[in-house]
Amino acid sequence: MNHRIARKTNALDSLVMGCLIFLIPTLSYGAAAHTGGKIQNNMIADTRTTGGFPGPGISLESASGAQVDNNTIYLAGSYANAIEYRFSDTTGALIRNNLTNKLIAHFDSATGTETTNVTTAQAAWFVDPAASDLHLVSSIANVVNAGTTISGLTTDIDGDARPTGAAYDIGADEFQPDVTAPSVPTGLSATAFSSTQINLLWLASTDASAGGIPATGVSGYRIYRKTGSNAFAQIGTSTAVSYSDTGLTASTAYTYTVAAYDGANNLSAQAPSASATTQAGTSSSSSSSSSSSSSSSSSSSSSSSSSSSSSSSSSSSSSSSSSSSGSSSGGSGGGGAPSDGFLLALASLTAARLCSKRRG
Ligand SMILES: [Ca+2]
Ligand SMILES: [Ca+2]
Repeated sequence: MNHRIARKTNALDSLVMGCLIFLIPTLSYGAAAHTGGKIQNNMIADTRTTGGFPGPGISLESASGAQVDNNTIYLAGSYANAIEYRFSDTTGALIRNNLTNKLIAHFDSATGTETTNVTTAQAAWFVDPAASDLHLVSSIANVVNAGTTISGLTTDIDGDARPTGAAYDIGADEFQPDVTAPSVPTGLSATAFSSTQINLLWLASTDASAGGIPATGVSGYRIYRKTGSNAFAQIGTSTAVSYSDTGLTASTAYTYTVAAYDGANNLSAQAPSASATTQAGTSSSSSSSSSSSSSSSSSSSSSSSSSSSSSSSSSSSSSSSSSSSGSSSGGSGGGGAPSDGFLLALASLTAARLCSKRRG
Protein backbone atom coordinates (compact mmCIF):
# COMPACT_ATOMS: atom_id res chain seq x y z
CA MET A 1 0.00 0.00 0.00
CA ASN A 2 1.37 3.30 -0.91
CA HIS A 3 1.76 5.95 1.62
CA ARG A 4 2.19 8.85 -0.69
CA ILE A 5 -0.20 9.58 -3.41
CA ALA A 6 1.89 12.21 -5.03
CA ARG A 7 5.53 12.93 -4.56
CA LYS A 8 6.50 15.58 -7.00
CA THR A 9 9.76 17.07 -7.97
CA ASN A 10 10.48 20.11 -10.06
CA ALA A 11 6.81 20.59 -10.66
CA LEU A 12 4.53 23.54 -10.84
CA ASP A 13 1.06 24.07 -9.50
CA SER A 14 0.12 20.50 -8.81
CA LEU A 15 -3.40 20.00 -7.55
CA VAL A 16 -4.56 17.31 -5.19
CA MET A 17 -8.20 17.81 -4.54
CA GLY A 18 -11.26 15.88 -3.51
CA CYS A 19 -9.52 12.65 -2.56
CA LEU A 20 -11.05 10.12 -0.24
CA ILE A 21 -8.03 8.22 0.91
CA PHE A 22 -8.02 4.81 2.54
CA LEU A 23 -5.00 3.92 4.58
CA ILE A 24 -2.75 6.22 2.66
CA PRO A 25 -1.73 8.72 5.22
CA THR A 26 0.61 10.95 3.32
CA LEU A 27 0.21 13.32 0.49
CA SER A 28 3.53 14.83 -0.24
CA TYR A 29 5.24 17.20 -2.47
CA GLY A 30 8.66 16.13 -3.51
CA ALA A 31 12.07 16.75 -2.14
CA ALA A 32 13.20 19.11 -4.87
CA ALA A 33 11.68 22.48 -5.36
CA HIS A 34 8.01 22.32 -5.99
CA THR A 35 6.46 25.68 -6.70
CA GLY A 36 2.87 26.55 -6.03
CA GLY A 37 0.30 23.80 -5.88
CA LYS A 38 -2.80 23.16 -3.85
CA ILE A 39 -3.84 20.33 -1.56
CA GLN A 40 -7.50 20.99 -0.83
CA ASN A 41 -10.70 19.14 0.11
CA ASN A 42 -9.09 15.79 0.89
CA MET A 43 -10.19 13.29 3.51
CA ILE A 44 -7.26 11.30 4.86
CA ALA A 45 -7.84 8.61 7.45
CA ASP A 46 -5.82 5.83 9.00
CA THR A 47 -7.56 4.16 11.92
CA ARG A 48 -4.87 1.57 12.54
CA THR A 49 -3.42 2.04 15.98
CA THR A 50 -0.49 -0.22 15.17
CA GLY A 51 1.20 -0.96 11.91
CA GLY A 52 0.13 2.24 10.28
CA PHE A 53 2.48 4.50 8.44
CA PRO A 54 4.47 6.52 10.95
CA GLY A 55 4.06 9.87 9.33
CA PRO A 56 1.79 12.81 8.84
CA GLY A 57 -1.22 13.01 6.58
CA ILE A 58 0.16 15.83 4.48
CA SER A 59 3.75 16.86 4.13
CA LEU A 60 5.30 19.76 2.28
CA GLU A 61 8.95 19.24 1.51
CA SER A 62 10.89 21.88 -0.39
CA ALA A 63 7.67 23.34 -1.67
CA SER A 64 7.28 27.08 -2.02
CA GLY A 65 3.97 28.84 -2.19
CA ALA A 66 1.84 25.75 -1.61
CA GLN A 67 -1.71 25.95 -0.29
CA VAL A 68 -3.01 23.30 2.09
CA ASP A 69 -6.65 24.13 2.68
CA ASN A 70 -9.78 22.46 3.97
CA ASN A 71 -8.43 18.96 4.42
CA THR A 72 -9.72 16.56 7.06
CA ILE A 73 -7.16 14.22 8.58
CA TYR A 74 -7.83 11.54 11.18
CA LEU A 75 -4.88 9.39 12.24
CA ALA A 76 -5.36 6.88 15.05
CA GLY A 77 -1.68 6.00 15.44
CA SER A 78 0.80 7.53 17.79
CA TYR A 79 2.49 9.88 15.32
CA ALA A 80 2.18 13.40 16.62
CA ASN A 81 1.55 15.42 13.47
CA ALA A 82 -1.17 15.53 10.85
CA ILE A 83 0.47 18.17 8.64
CA GLU A 84 4.16 18.96 8.37
CA TYR A 85 6.14 21.44 6.34
CA ARG A 86 9.89 21.27 6.30
CA PHE A 87 13.22 22.36 4.81
CA SER A 88 14.36 25.91 4.36
CA ASP A 89 13.18 26.09 0.77
CA THR A 90 9.63 25.48 1.90
CA THR A 91 8.43 29.03 2.07
CA GLY A 92 5.18 30.89 2.06
CA ALA A 93 3.01 27.89 2.79
CA LEU A 94 -0.64 28.72 3.43
CA ILE A 95 -2.26 26.18 5.73
CA ARG A 96 -5.89 27.04 6.34
CA ASN A 97 -9.15 25.50 7.46
CA ASN A 98 -7.74 22.05 8.07
CA LEU A 99 -9.48 19.73 10.53
CA THR A 100 -7.18 17.21 12.17
CA ASN A 101 -6.75 15.17 15.30
CA LYS A 102 -3.00 15.70 15.33
CA LEU A 103 -0.74 18.73 15.28
CA ILE A 104 0.48 20.96 12.48
CA ALA A 105 4.25 21.30 12.70
CA HIS A 106 7.12 22.84 10.80
CA PHE A 107 10.81 21.99 10.81
CA ASP A 108 14.11 23.13 9.40
CA SER A 109 13.17 26.81 9.21
CA ALA A 110 10.34 26.24 6.77
CA THR A 111 7.96 29.18 6.76
CA GLY A 112 4.23 29.41 6.38
CA THR A 113 1.03 30.85 7.75
CA GLU A 114 -1.47 28.76 9.67
CA THR A 115 -5.01 30.10 9.78
CA THR A 116 -8.18 28.76 11.42
CA ASN A 117 -7.11 25.14 11.64
CA VAL A 118 -8.67 22.84 14.25
CA THR A 119 -6.35 20.10 15.52
CA THR A 120 -8.56 18.57 18.19
CA ALA A 121 -10.96 16.49 16.09
CA GLN A 122 -12.61 13.47 17.67
CA ALA A 123 -13.54 10.23 15.88
CA ALA A 124 -17.13 10.76 16.96
CA TRP A 125 -17.31 13.89 14.84
CA PHE A 126 -17.11 11.80 11.67
CA VAL A 127 -19.47 9.44 9.87
CA ASP A 128 -17.10 6.47 9.52
CA PRO A 129 -13.37 7.07 9.98
CA ALA A 130 -12.58 3.38 9.34
CA ALA A 131 -13.95 3.82 5.83
CA SER A 132 -12.21 7.17 5.42
CA ASP A 133 -15.60 8.86 5.57
CA LEU A 134 -14.78 12.01 7.49
CA HIS A 135 -18.00 13.82 6.78
CA LEU A 136 -19.26 15.63 9.83
CA VAL A 137 -22.09 13.88 11.63
CA SER A 138 -23.44 17.05 13.15
CA SER A 139 -22.87 20.76 13.30
CA ILE A 140 -19.69 20.81 15.40
CA ALA A 141 -19.12 24.08 17.19
CA ASN A 142 -15.94 25.94 16.19
CA VAL A 143 -15.77 23.82 13.01
CA VAL A 144 -18.95 24.62 11.12
CA ASN A 145 -18.99 28.22 9.90
CA ALA A 146 -15.65 28.84 11.61
CA GLY A 147 -13.26 28.89 8.65
CA THR A 148 -11.54 31.49 6.53
CA THR A 149 -12.64 32.33 3.00
CA ILE A 150 -10.24 30.78 0.46
CA SER A 151 -10.09 32.46 -2.91
CA GLY A 152 -11.09 30.04 -5.65
CA LEU A 153 -12.26 27.29 -3.34
CA THR A 154 -16.02 27.45 -3.74
CA THR A 155 -17.07 23.84 -3.25
CA ASP A 156 -16.29 21.06 -0.81
CA ILE A 157 -15.33 17.43 -1.40
CA ASP A 158 -18.93 16.65 -2.33
CA GLY A 159 -19.43 19.61 -4.60
CA ASP A 160 -21.50 21.36 -1.96
CA ALA A 161 -21.21 25.12 -2.07
CA ARG A 162 -18.54 26.81 0.04
CA PRO A 163 -19.65 28.45 2.11
CA THR A 164 -22.94 26.82 3.02
CA GLY A 165 -24.16 29.06 5.76
CA ALA A 166 -22.45 32.07 7.21
CA ALA A 167 -18.83 31.07 6.59
CA TYR A 168 -16.55 28.27 5.41
CA ASP A 169 -16.58 25.11 7.45
CA ILE A 170 -13.23 23.76 8.58
CA GLY A 171 -12.22 20.49 6.93
CA ALA A 172 -13.06 18.86 3.61
CA ASP A 173 -16.79 18.69 4.26
CA GLU A 174 -19.12 21.63 4.19
CA PHE A 175 -21.69 20.27 6.61
CA GLN A 176 -25.20 19.74 5.31
CA PRO A 177 -27.85 18.82 7.85
CA ASP A 178 -29.92 15.68 7.37
CA VAL A 179 -33.36 16.86 6.38
CA THR A 180 -34.53 13.63 4.75
CA ALA A 181 -36.91 11.40 6.67
CA PRO A 182 -36.43 7.63 6.81
CA SER A 183 -38.51 5.38 4.58
CA VAL A 184 -42.03 4.57 5.73
CA PRO A 185 -42.19 1.35 7.76
CA THR A 186 -43.86 -1.51 5.89
CA GLY A 187 -45.43 -4.81 6.76
CA LEU A 188 -47.09 -3.66 9.96
CA SER A 189 -49.10 -6.41 11.62
CA ALA A 190 -51.07 -6.47 14.87
CA THR A 191 -51.69 -9.70 16.79
CA ALA A 192 -53.73 -10.19 19.93
CA PHE A 193 -51.53 -11.82 22.50
CA SER A 194 -54.12 -11.94 25.29
CA SER A 195 -57.25 -10.20 26.47
CA THR A 196 -55.13 -7.19 27.45
CA GLN A 197 -52.18 -7.17 25.04
CA ILE A 198 -51.65 -6.68 21.32
CA ASN A 199 -48.23 -7.17 19.73
CA LEU A 200 -47.05 -5.17 16.75
CA LEU A 201 -44.39 -6.12 14.23
CA TRP A 202 -43.12 -4.28 11.16
CA LEU A 203 -40.21 -4.15 8.78
CA ALA A 204 -37.33 -1.79 9.36
CA SER A 205 -37.12 1.59 7.71
CA THR A 206 -33.94 2.86 6.14
CA ASP A 207 -32.42 6.32 6.21
CA ALA A 208 -30.46 7.00 3.08
CA SER A 209 -28.01 9.72 2.28
CA ALA A 210 -29.24 12.14 -0.31
CA GLY A 211 -27.35 14.57 -2.44
CA GLY A 212 -24.07 13.86 -0.73
CA ILE A 213 -25.56 14.63 2.65
CA PRO A 214 -24.84 11.88 5.14
CA ALA A 215 -27.83 10.16 6.67
CA THR A 216 -28.10 10.19 10.42
CA GLY A 217 -29.73 6.77 10.39
CA VAL A 218 -32.97 5.41 11.81
CA SER A 219 -33.09 6.12 15.52
CA GLY A 220 -36.46 4.58 16.33
CA TYR A 221 -40.18 4.39 15.73
CA ARG A 222 -43.16 6.18 17.10
CA ILE A 223 -46.20 4.01 17.83
CA TYR A 224 -49.71 5.35 17.38
CA ARG A 225 -53.12 3.95 18.32
CA LYS A 226 -56.43 5.09 16.95
CA THR A 227 -58.53 6.91 19.48
CA GLY A 228 -62.26 7.08 19.94
CA SER A 229 -62.37 10.07 17.65
CA ASN A 230 -60.67 8.10 14.90
CA ALA A 231 -57.46 10.07 15.17
CA PHE A 232 -54.12 8.44 15.87
CA ALA A 233 -52.41 9.33 19.11
CA GLN A 234 -48.83 8.40 19.95
CA ILE A 235 -48.68 5.78 22.69
CA GLY A 236 -44.97 5.10 22.78
CA THR A 237 -41.69 4.66 20.96
CA SER A 238 -39.51 1.70 20.13
CA THR A 239 -35.98 1.32 18.91
CA ALA A 240 -36.83 -2.21 17.76
CA VAL A 241 -39.25 -3.21 15.01
CA SER A 242 -41.80 -4.46 17.51
CA TYR A 243 -44.01 -3.12 20.26
CA SER A 244 -46.40 -4.59 22.80
CA ASP A 245 -49.44 -2.53 23.75
CA THR A 246 -50.67 -3.65 27.16
CA GLY A 247 -53.45 -2.80 29.59
CA LEU A 248 -56.12 -3.16 26.91
CA THR A 249 -59.76 -4.12 27.24
CA ALA A 250 -60.88 -7.64 26.32
CA SER A 251 -62.77 -8.30 23.10
CA THR A 252 -62.01 -4.86 21.77
CA ALA A 253 -60.64 -3.85 18.39
CA TYR A 254 -57.59 -1.60 18.26
CA THR A 255 -55.92 -0.02 15.25
CA TYR A 256 -52.29 1.02 15.07
CA THR A 257 -49.73 2.67 12.89
CA VAL A 258 -46.00 3.44 13.21
CA ALA A 259 -43.58 6.01 11.79
CA ALA A 260 -39.77 6.08 11.72
CA TYR A 261 -37.53 8.94 12.87
CA ASP A 262 -33.83 9.52 12.25
CA GLY A 263 -30.96 11.00 14.20
CA ALA A 264 -32.01 14.49 13.18
CA ASN A 265 -35.59 13.82 14.25
CA ASN A 266 -36.96 13.76 10.73
CA LEU A 267 -40.19 11.74 10.89
CA SER A 268 -41.48 9.49 8.13
CA ALA A 269 -45.09 9.25 7.07
CA GLN A 270 -47.17 6.74 8.98
CA ALA A 271 -47.31 3.14 7.82
CA PRO A 272 -50.58 1.63 6.59
CA SER A 273 -52.49 0.79 9.75
CA ALA A 274 -53.11 -2.65 11.21
CA SER A 275 -55.84 -3.79 13.60
CA ALA A 276 -56.43 -6.62 16.04
CA THR A 277 -59.11 -7.53 18.56
CA THR A 278 -58.04 -8.50 22.02
CA GLN A 279 -59.01 -11.94 23.16
CA ALA A 280 -62.15 -12.46 25.22
CA GLY A 281 -61.93 -12.38 28.94
CA THR A 282 -61.53 -15.49 31.06
CA SER A 283 -64.78 -17.35 30.53
CA SER A 284 -65.30 -17.62 26.83
CA SER A 285 -63.22 -19.64 24.43
CA SER A 286 -63.65 -17.64 21.35
CA SER A 287 -60.29 -15.97 21.22
CA SER A 288 -59.05 -15.08 17.86
CA SER A 289 -56.89 -12.30 16.97
CA SER A 290 -55.24 -12.01 13.66
CA SER A 291 -53.95 -8.92 12.31
CA SER A 292 -55.27 -7.14 9.36
CA SER A 293 -57.80 -4.47 9.19
CA SER A 294 -61.41 -5.22 9.90
CA SER A 295 -63.17 -2.14 11.00
CA SER A 296 -65.17 -1.01 8.10
CA SER A 297 -65.27 2.68 7.98
CA SER A 298 -62.07 4.56 8.11
CA SER A 299 -59.22 2.23 8.83
CA SER A 300 -57.01 1.32 6.02
CA SER A 301 -55.80 -2.14 5.44
CA SER A 302 -52.91 -3.71 7.11
CA SER A 303 -50.73 -5.12 4.45
CA SER A 304 -48.57 -7.59 6.10
CA SER A 305 -45.62 -9.09 4.42
CA SER A 306 -44.48 -7.08 1.50
CA SER A 307 -40.95 -6.87 0.50
CA SER A 308 -38.38 -5.76 2.85
CA SER A 309 -36.37 -2.76 2.46
CA SER A 310 -32.72 -2.88 2.10
CA SER A 311 -30.55 -0.30 0.51
CA SER A 312 -28.38 -0.08 3.53
CA SER A 313 -28.10 3.50 4.48
CA SER A 314 -25.82 6.20 5.57
CA SER A 315 -22.74 7.22 3.94
CA SER A 316 -21.67 6.32 0.59
CA SER A 317 -18.05 5.93 0.16
CA SER A 318 -16.76 5.11 -3.20
CA SER A 319 -13.11 5.00 -2.94
CA SER A 320 -11.03 6.52 -5.61
CA SER A 321 -7.88 6.63 -3.66
CA SER A 322 -4.65 6.52 -5.40
CA SER A 323 -4.91 7.47 -8.96
CA SER A 324 -1.29 6.69 -9.14
CA SER A 325 0.72 7.11 -12.20
CA GLY A 326 4.21 5.96 -12.91
CA SER A 327 5.66 4.32 -9.95
CA SER A 328 9.20 4.36 -8.90
CA SER A 329 10.38 3.13 -5.69
CA GLY A 330 13.82 3.72 -4.53
CA GLY A 331 15.71 6.33 -2.74
CA SER A 332 13.95 8.89 -0.79
CA GLY A 333 16.65 11.46 -1.08
CA GLY A 334 15.09 13.56 1.57
CA GLY A 335 16.82 14.05 4.80
CA GLY A 336 14.69 13.60 7.81
CA ALA A 337 11.56 13.00 5.90
CA PRO A 338 9.78 9.72 6.36
CA SER A 339 10.79 7.47 3.54
CA ASP A 340 9.72 4.08 2.42
CA GLY A 341 10.05 1.89 -0.58
CA PHE A 342 6.70 2.71 -2.03
CA LEU A 343 6.94 6.25 -3.16
CA LEU A 344 5.03 7.21 -6.20
CA ALA A 345 6.61 9.72 -8.41
CA LEU A 346 4.73 12.17 -10.45
CA ALA A 347 7.73 13.80 -11.93
CA SER A 348 7.65 16.31 -14.69
CA LEU A 349 3.94 16.70 -14.62
CA THR A 350 2.78 20.20 -14.27
CA ALA A 351 -0.65 21.09 -13.21
CA ALA A 352 -1.47 17.46 -12.65
CA ARG A 353 -4.88 17.12 -11.14
CA LEU A 354 -5.63 14.22 -8.87
CA CYS A 355 -8.79 12.98 -7.34
CA SER A 356 -11.26 15.29 -8.91
CA LYS A 357 -14.04 12.93 -8.11
CA ARG A 358 -17.37 14.12 -6.91
CA ARG A 359 -19.71 12.41 -4.61
CA GLY A 360 -23.42 12.50 -4.69
CA1 LIG B 1 -20.64 18.25 2.24
CA1 LIG C 1 -32.37 11.20 7.33
